[in-house]
Amino acid sequence: APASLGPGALLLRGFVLKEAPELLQAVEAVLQQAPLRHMQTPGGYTMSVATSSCGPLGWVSDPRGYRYAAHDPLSGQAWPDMPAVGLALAQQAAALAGYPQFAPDACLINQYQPGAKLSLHQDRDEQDLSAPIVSLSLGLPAVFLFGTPSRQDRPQRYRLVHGDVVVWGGPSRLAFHGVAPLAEGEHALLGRRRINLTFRQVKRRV
Ligand code: MD3
Ligand code: FE
Repeated sequence: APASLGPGALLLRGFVLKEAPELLQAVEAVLQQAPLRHMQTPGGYTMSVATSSCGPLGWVSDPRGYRYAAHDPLSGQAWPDMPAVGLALAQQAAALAGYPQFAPDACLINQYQPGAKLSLHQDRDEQDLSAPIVSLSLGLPAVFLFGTPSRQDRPQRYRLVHGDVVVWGGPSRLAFHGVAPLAEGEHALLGRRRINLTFRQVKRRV
């Protein structure tokens, strides 16, 4: 049964377990068109997480700032299409969490190798903060840090494993969150890495 991680945050353990091989194959095809890269932050750091995107919009960071863009700055081309299997699963999960109209226009792909982490942050570059974010975890387990909309509050820690899906909506949408440094390990399907897909609705819909 789905578990609550707090107001508006629903954890669906193993929701994409069965489809994981197909999902991984589709993600690898996306990454051949739009390779993973370590983005620069506006603060001058290089992210330890490697990132790409698919769908109409992709997430880009460089010394000028964070933004969503219709083209991959590496190739100048449009981002690859979202894998249909991933989109369908994300929409099913969103519907279970009470968002039957979820229509993502961006999907970020984050790859963590052992030691990679994501510092505590909020996701607020999307115009439509009434839509949830749906995340799919594949590969090595990660410790996810989940706080509140106030940076001062100490985050809770949750272990997310291969096949898990989380729908982040409502009051959790502006929560501070991050990922602790990935522990060393080897996953049967993905090897020495974790891949996280986040489906987002960036543009406001009428
Ligand atoms: C809670 N990614 O890409 S996914 C990100 O595992 C990001 O790669 C992490 O944070 C990862 O921005 C966490 C879960 C997630 C994504 C967005 C959220 C949780 C969220 C936005 C608001 C609240
Ligand atoms: Fe985030």
